[in-house]
Amino acid sequence: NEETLGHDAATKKAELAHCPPVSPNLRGQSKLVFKPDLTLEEVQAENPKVSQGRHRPEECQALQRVAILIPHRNRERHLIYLLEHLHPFLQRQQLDYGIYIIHQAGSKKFNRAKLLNVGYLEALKEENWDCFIFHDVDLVPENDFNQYTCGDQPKHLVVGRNSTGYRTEDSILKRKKENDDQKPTEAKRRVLRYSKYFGGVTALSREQFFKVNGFSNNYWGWGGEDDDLRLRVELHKMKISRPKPDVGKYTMIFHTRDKGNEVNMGRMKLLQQMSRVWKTDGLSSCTYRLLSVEHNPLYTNITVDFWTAA
Ligand code: UDH
Repeated sequence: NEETLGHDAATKKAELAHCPPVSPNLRGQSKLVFKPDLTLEEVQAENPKVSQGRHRPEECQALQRVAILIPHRNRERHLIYLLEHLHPFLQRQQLDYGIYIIHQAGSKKFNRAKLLNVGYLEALKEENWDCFIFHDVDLVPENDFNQYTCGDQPKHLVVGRNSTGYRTEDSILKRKKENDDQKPTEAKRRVLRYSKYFGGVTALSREQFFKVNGFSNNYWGWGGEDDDLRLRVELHKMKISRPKPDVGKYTMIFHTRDKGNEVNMGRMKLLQQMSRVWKTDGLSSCTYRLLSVEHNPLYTNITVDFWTAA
Protein backbone atom coordinates (compact mmCIF):
# COMPACT_ATOMS: atom_id res chain seq x y z
CA ASN A 1 0.00 0.00 0.00
CA GLU A 2 0.92 3.66 -0.28
CA GLU A 3 2.05 4.03 3.29
CA THR A 4 4.59 1.21 2.95
CA LEU A 5 5.81 2.61 -0.36
CA GLY A 6 6.37 5.99 1.26
CA HIS A 7 8.30 4.34 4.03
CA ASP A 8 10.44 2.40 1.54
CA ALA A 9 11.23 5.54 -0.39
CA ALA A 10 12.25 7.31 2.81
CA THR A 11 14.50 4.41 3.82
CA LYS A 12 16.05 4.35 0.38
CA LYS A 13 16.85 8.06 0.59
CA ALA A 14 18.42 7.63 4.01
CA GLU A 15 20.57 4.82 2.66
CA LEU A 16 21.89 6.77 -0.32
CA ALA A 17 25.56 7.60 -0.03
CA HIS A 18 26.61 11.23 -0.29
CA CYS A 19 27.49 12.41 -3.77
CA PRO A 20 31.24 12.85 -4.35
CA PRO A 21 32.72 16.38 -4.04
CA VAL A 22 33.22 16.46 -7.81
CA SER A 23 30.55 14.78 -9.90
CA PRO A 24 31.69 12.07 -12.33
CA ASN A 25 29.20 13.43 -14.89
CA LEU A 26 30.99 16.69 -15.68
CA ARG A 27 32.00 17.42 -19.26
CA GLY A 28 34.08 20.59 -18.93
CA GLN A 29 33.99 23.39 -21.48
CA SER A 30 31.20 23.22 -24.02
CA LYS A 31 30.24 25.32 -26.99
CA LEU A 32 26.82 26.84 -26.44
CA VAL A 33 24.28 27.00 -29.22
CA PHE A 34 21.16 29.16 -29.02
CA LYS A 35 18.41 28.11 -31.39
CA PRO A 36 16.45 31.22 -32.40
CA ASP A 37 13.05 29.49 -32.35
CA LEU A 38 13.52 27.36 -29.22
CA THR A 39 10.35 27.18 -27.09
CA LEU A 40 9.79 26.64 -23.40
CA GLU A 41 7.79 23.51 -24.24
CA GLU A 42 10.81 22.03 -26.01
CA VAL A 43 13.01 22.72 -23.00
CA GLN A 44 10.34 21.10 -20.83
CA ALA A 45 10.34 18.01 -23.03
CA GLU A 46 14.15 17.83 -22.73
CA ASN A 47 13.85 17.85 -18.92
CA PRO A 48 11.09 15.37 -18.03
CA LYS A 49 12.48 14.74 -14.56
CA VAL A 50 12.39 18.37 -13.49
CA SER A 51 9.26 19.19 -11.54
CA GLN A 52 8.33 22.66 -10.26
CA GLY A 53 11.81 23.83 -11.18
CA ARG A 54 13.39 21.25 -8.88
CA HIS A 55 15.52 18.20 -9.26
CA ARG A 56 17.80 16.06 -7.13
CA PRO A 57 20.09 13.19 -8.05
CA GLU A 58 18.65 9.70 -7.83
CA GLU A 59 21.99 7.96 -7.42
CA CYS A 60 23.33 9.78 -4.36
CA GLN A 61 22.47 12.33 -1.71
CA ALA A 62 23.38 15.81 -2.88
CA LEU A 63 25.92 17.70 -0.80
CA GLN A 64 23.94 20.95 -0.84
CA ARG A 65 20.44 22.21 -1.47
CA VAL A 66 20.88 25.10 -3.87
CA ALA A 67 18.35 27.78 -4.86
CA ILE A 68 19.04 29.63 -8.10
CA LEU A 69 17.49 33.11 -7.98
CA ILE A 70 17.00 34.95 -11.28
CA PRO A 71 15.76 38.56 -11.34
CA HIS A 72 13.50 39.07 -14.31
CA ARG A 73 11.37 41.36 -16.40
CA ASN A 74 10.72 41.21 -20.10
CA ARG A 75 13.58 38.84 -20.99
CA GLU A 76 11.59 35.73 -21.94
CA ARG A 77 13.95 34.62 -24.71
CA HIS A 78 17.00 34.86 -22.44
CA LEU A 79 15.12 32.89 -19.83
CA ILE A 80 14.41 30.03 -22.27
CA TYR A 81 18.10 29.84 -23.23
CA LEU A 82 19.28 29.95 -19.63
CA LEU A 83 16.82 27.25 -18.54
CA GLU A 84 17.82 25.07 -21.47
CA HIS A 85 21.45 25.10 -20.40
CA LEU A 86 21.15 25.42 -16.63
CA HIS A 87 18.93 22.41 -15.92
CA PRO A 88 21.26 19.80 -17.45
CA PHE A 89 24.29 21.69 -16.07
CA LEU A 90 22.97 21.51 -12.50
CA GLN A 91 21.95 17.88 -12.93
CA ARG A 92 25.45 16.97 -14.11
CA GLN A 93 26.72 18.61 -10.91
CA GLN A 94 24.48 16.26 -8.87
CA LEU A 95 22.83 19.09 -6.95
CA ASP A 96 19.54 19.16 -5.13
CA TYR A 97 18.35 22.42 -6.67
CA GLY A 98 15.41 24.69 -7.41
CA ILE A 99 15.17 27.54 -9.90
CA TYR A 100 13.24 30.67 -8.92
CA ILE A 101 12.40 33.53 -11.24
CA ILE A 102 11.63 36.72 -9.37
CA HIS A 103 9.59 38.85 -11.67
CA GLN A 104 9.11 42.57 -11.14
CA ALA A 105 5.59 43.63 -12.10
CA GLY A 106 4.88 46.94 -13.80
CA SER A 107 7.14 49.13 -15.90
CA LYS A 108 8.68 51.45 -13.33
CA LYS A 109 12.38 51.42 -12.38
CA PHE A 110 13.88 47.94 -12.12
CA ASN A 111 15.47 46.85 -8.84
CA ARG A 112 17.64 43.78 -9.28
CA ALA A 113 18.91 43.70 -5.70
CA LYS A 114 15.52 43.97 -4.06
CA LEU A 115 14.19 41.20 -6.32
CA LEU A 116 17.02 38.98 -5.13
CA ASN A 117 16.22 39.77 -1.49
CA VAL A 118 12.62 38.76 -2.21
CA GLY A 119 13.83 35.55 -3.85
CA TYR A 120 15.87 34.63 -0.78
CA LEU A 121 12.99 35.31 1.62
CA GLU A 122 10.35 33.55 -0.46
CA ALA A 123 12.49 30.53 -1.40
CA LEU A 124 13.25 29.91 2.28
CA LYS A 125 9.52 29.60 2.91
CA GLU A 126 9.55 26.49 0.71
CA GLU A 127 12.80 24.80 1.70
CA ASN A 128 15.73 25.42 4.00
CA TRP A 129 18.15 26.00 1.11
CA ASP A 130 21.84 25.82 2.05
CA CYS A 131 23.12 27.93 -0.79
CA PHE A 132 21.86 30.73 -3.03
CA ILE A 133 23.07 31.51 -6.54
CA PHE A 134 22.15 35.06 -7.56
CA HIS A 135 21.99 34.73 -11.33
CA ASP A 136 21.48 37.23 -14.17
CA VAL A 137 19.22 35.88 -16.88
CA ASP A 138 21.61 36.64 -19.73
CA LEU A 139 24.70 34.84 -18.49
CA VAL A 140 25.08 31.19 -19.43
CA PRO A 141 27.90 29.14 -17.88
CA GLU A 142 30.14 27.37 -20.38
CA ASN A 143 32.05 24.98 -18.15
CA ASP A 144 30.32 22.64 -15.71
CA PHE A 145 33.39 22.47 -13.49
CA ASN A 146 32.16 25.88 -12.32
CA GLN A 147 30.52 24.53 -9.17
CA TYR A 148 27.14 26.03 -8.30
CA THR A 149 27.66 25.39 -4.61
CA CYS A 150 28.61 27.54 -1.65
CA GLY A 151 31.91 27.50 0.17
CA ASP A 152 33.13 28.88 3.44
CA GLN A 153 33.47 32.27 1.70
CA PRO A 154 31.17 34.02 -0.82
CA LYS A 155 31.94 33.13 -4.42
CA HIS A 156 31.90 35.15 -7.60
CA LEU A 157 31.39 32.75 -10.46
CA VAL A 158 31.82 35.02 -13.50
CA VAL A 159 35.51 35.40 -14.23
CA GLY A 160 35.29 36.05 -17.96
CA ARG A 161 32.57 36.72 -20.53
CA ASN A 162 32.65 36.15 -24.25
CA SER A 163 31.45 39.73 -24.75
CA THR A 164 34.71 41.07 -23.31
CA GLY A 165 36.99 38.46 -24.85
CA TYR A 166 37.02 36.50 -21.55
CA ARG A 167 39.40 39.07 -20.08
CA THR A 168 39.24 38.86 -16.31
CA GLU A 169 37.00 41.50 -14.81
CA ASP A 170 39.83 42.98 -12.77
CA SER A 171 41.83 43.77 -15.88
CA ILE A 172 38.77 45.39 -17.46
CA LEU A 173 38.12 47.51 -14.39
CA LYS A 174 41.75 48.55 -14.17
CA ARG A 175 41.68 49.82 -17.72
CA LYS A 176 38.31 51.49 -17.16
CA LYS A 177 39.63 53.20 -14.06
CA GLU A 178 42.61 54.52 -16.02
CA ASN A 179 40.32 55.91 -18.70
CA ASP A 180 37.76 57.28 -16.25
CA ASP A 181 37.45 60.97 -15.34
CA GLN A 182 40.88 62.58 -15.35
CA LYS A 183 40.36 63.84 -11.82
CA PRO A 184 38.15 61.53 -9.79
CA THR A 185 36.79 63.03 -6.61
CA GLU A 186 38.22 61.77 -3.32
CA ALA A 187 34.92 60.02 -2.56
CA LYS A 188 34.95 58.24 -5.89
CA ARG A 189 38.57 57.24 -5.39
CA ARG A 190 37.68 55.73 -2.03
CA VAL A 191 34.94 53.60 -3.54
CA LEU A 192 36.94 52.58 -6.58
CA ARG A 193 39.92 51.53 -4.49
CA TYR A 194 38.06 48.36 -3.67
CA SER A 195 36.61 48.00 -7.11
CA LYS A 196 36.31 44.40 -8.05
CA TYR A 197 33.44 43.15 -10.09
CA PHE A 198 30.98 41.10 -8.02
CA GLY A 199 28.00 41.06 -10.38
CA GLY A 200 26.34 38.65 -12.77
CA VAL A 201 26.46 35.38 -10.86
CA THR A 202 27.41 35.03 -7.19
CA ALA A 203 27.05 32.24 -4.63
CA LEU A 204 26.44 32.92 -0.95
CA SER A 205 25.36 30.47 1.68
CA ARG A 206 22.15 31.09 3.61
CA GLU A 207 24.22 32.25 6.57
CA GLN A 208 26.64 34.43 4.59
CA PHE A 209 23.79 36.32 2.91
CA PHE A 210 21.90 36.68 6.19
CA LYS A 211 25.00 37.96 7.97
CA VAL A 212 25.36 40.94 5.59
CA ASN A 213 21.58 41.60 5.71
CA GLY A 214 21.32 40.72 2.02
CA PHE A 215 21.40 43.37 -0.68
CA SER A 216 20.46 47.01 -0.23
CA ASN A 217 16.88 47.71 -1.35
CA ASN A 218 17.71 51.22 -2.51
CA TYR A 219 19.38 50.74 -5.90
CA TRP A 220 16.79 51.60 -8.55
CA GLY A 221 17.93 51.24 -12.17
CA TRP A 222 21.27 49.89 -13.37
CA GLY A 223 24.46 49.62 -11.35
CA GLY A 224 25.99 49.77 -7.91
CA GLU A 225 24.01 47.08 -6.11
CA ASP A 226 26.63 44.42 -6.81
CA ASP A 227 29.42 46.69 -5.51
CA ASP A 228 27.32 47.38 -2.44
CA LEU A 229 27.03 43.65 -1.72
CA ARG A 230 30.79 43.28 -2.17
CA LEU A 231 31.39 46.08 0.33
CA ARG A 232 29.02 44.36 2.77
CA VAL A 233 30.91 41.11 2.37
CA GLU A 234 34.27 42.86 2.89
CA LEU A 235 32.95 44.76 5.91
CA HIS A 236 32.16 41.39 7.47
CA LYS A 237 35.72 40.26 6.84
CA MET A 238 34.76 37.64 4.31
CA LYS A 239 36.97 37.04 1.32
CA ILE A 240 35.54 36.50 -2.14
CA SER A 241 36.68 33.39 -3.97
CA ARG A 242 36.60 32.78 -7.72
CA PRO A 243 37.04 29.78 -9.99
CA LYS A 244 40.04 29.63 -12.33
CA PRO A 245 39.60 31.77 -15.49
CA ASP A 246 39.21 28.76 -17.80
CA VAL A 247 36.39 27.47 -15.57
CA GLY A 248 34.57 30.73 -14.79
CA LYS A 249 33.62 31.38 -18.41
CA TYR A 250 30.20 32.68 -19.45
CA THR A 251 28.42 33.48 -22.67
CA MET A 252 26.50 36.71 -22.34
CA ILE A 253 23.44 36.85 -24.55
CA PHE A 254 23.55 40.13 -26.37
CA HIS A 255 21.02 42.79 -25.45
CA THR A 256 20.66 46.53 -25.38
CA ARG A 257 19.83 48.52 -22.26
CA ASP A 258 16.33 47.82 -21.01
CA LYS A 259 13.66 50.45 -20.61
CA GLY A 260 13.18 51.07 -16.90
CA ASN A 261 16.76 50.09 -16.07
CA GLU A 262 18.56 53.31 -16.87
CA VAL A 263 21.92 53.95 -15.19
CA ASN A 264 21.47 54.92 -11.55
CA MET A 265 23.33 58.21 -11.26
CA GLY A 266 23.04 58.17 -7.48
CA ARG A 267 24.89 54.90 -7.03
CA MET A 268 28.22 56.36 -5.86
CA LYS A 269 26.47 58.26 -3.09
CA LEU A 270 24.63 55.12 -1.99
CA LEU A 271 27.87 53.15 -1.96
CA GLN A 272 29.44 55.66 0.38
CA GLN A 273 26.61 55.15 2.86
CA MET A 274 26.85 51.39 2.99
CA SER A 275 28.71 51.00 6.26
CA ARG A 276 26.22 53.31 7.99
CA VAL A 277 23.04 51.76 6.65
CA TRP A 278 23.62 48.06 6.00
CA LYS A 279 22.01 46.99 9.25
CA THR A 280 18.72 48.73 8.54
CA ASP A 281 18.68 48.47 4.73
CA GLY A 282 18.46 44.92 3.45
CA LEU A 283 16.64 41.68 4.17
CA SER A 284 15.43 43.15 7.45
CA SER A 285 13.63 46.02 5.69
CA CYS A 286 12.59 44.42 2.40
CA THR A 287 8.90 45.17 1.92
CA TYR A 288 6.98 44.14 -1.17
CA ARG A 289 3.58 43.13 -2.38
CA LEU A 290 3.57 39.47 -3.36
CA LEU A 291 1.31 39.15 -6.39
CA SER A 292 1.72 35.45 -7.12
CA VAL A 293 3.82 32.32 -6.67
CA GLU A 294 3.36 29.94 -9.59
CA HIS A 295 4.92 26.51 -9.75
CA ASN A 296 5.75 25.99 -13.41
CA PRO A 297 7.40 22.78 -14.62
CA LEU A 298 10.84 24.36 -15.10
CA TYR A 299 10.82 27.11 -12.46
CA THR A 300 8.90 28.75 -9.69
CA ASN A 301 7.73 32.19 -10.71
CA ILE A 302 7.42 34.78 -7.98
CA THR A 303 5.82 38.04 -9.08
CA VAL A 304 6.17 41.13 -6.90
CA ASP A 305 5.16 44.73 -6.98
CA PHE A 306 7.34 47.30 -5.25
CA TRP A 307 5.19 50.30 -5.95
CA THR A 308 2.04 49.66 -3.98
CA ALA A 309 2.00 49.20 -0.24
CA ALA A 310 2.83 45.73 1.07
N1 UDH B 1 16.88 42.44 -15.81
C1 UDH B 1 15.69 42.05 -16.41
N2 UDH B 1 14.92 42.97 -17.04
C2 UDH B 1 15.28 44.28 -17.12
C3 UDH B 1 16.49 44.66 -16.54
C4 UDH B 1 17.28 43.74 -15.90
O1 UDH B 1 15.31 40.87 -16.36
O2 UDH B 1 14.54 45.05 -17.71
C5 UDH B 1 17.66 41.45 -15.01
C6 UDH B 1 18.26 40.34 -15.84
O3 UDH B 1 18.37 39.19 -15.06
C7 UDH B 1 19.62 40.92 -16.17
C8 UDH B 1 19.98 41.57 -14.84
O4 UDH B 1 18.76 42.09 -14.37
O5 UDH B 1 20.52 39.95 -16.55
C9 UDH B 1 21.04 42.65 -14.95
O6 UDH B 1 20.64 43.69 -15.85
P1 UDH B 1 21.40 43.98 -17.21
O7 UDH B 1 21.49 42.73 -18.00
O8 UDH B 1 20.75 45.13 -17.89
O9 UDH B 1 22.83 44.40 -16.78
P2 UDH B 1 24.11 44.27 -17.67
O10 UDH B 1 25.21 44.86 -16.87
O11 UDH B 1 23.81 45.19 -18.96
O12 UDH B 1 24.26 42.89 -18.19
C10 UDH B 1 23.80 46.56 -18.89
C11 UDH B 1 23.21 47.19 -20.15
C12 UDH B 1 24.02 46.82 -21.33
C13 UDH B 1 23.83 47.70 -22.51
C14 UDH B 1 25.02 47.52 -23.37
C15 UDH B 1 24.88 48.06 -24.72
N3 UDH B 1 26.13 47.87 -25.40
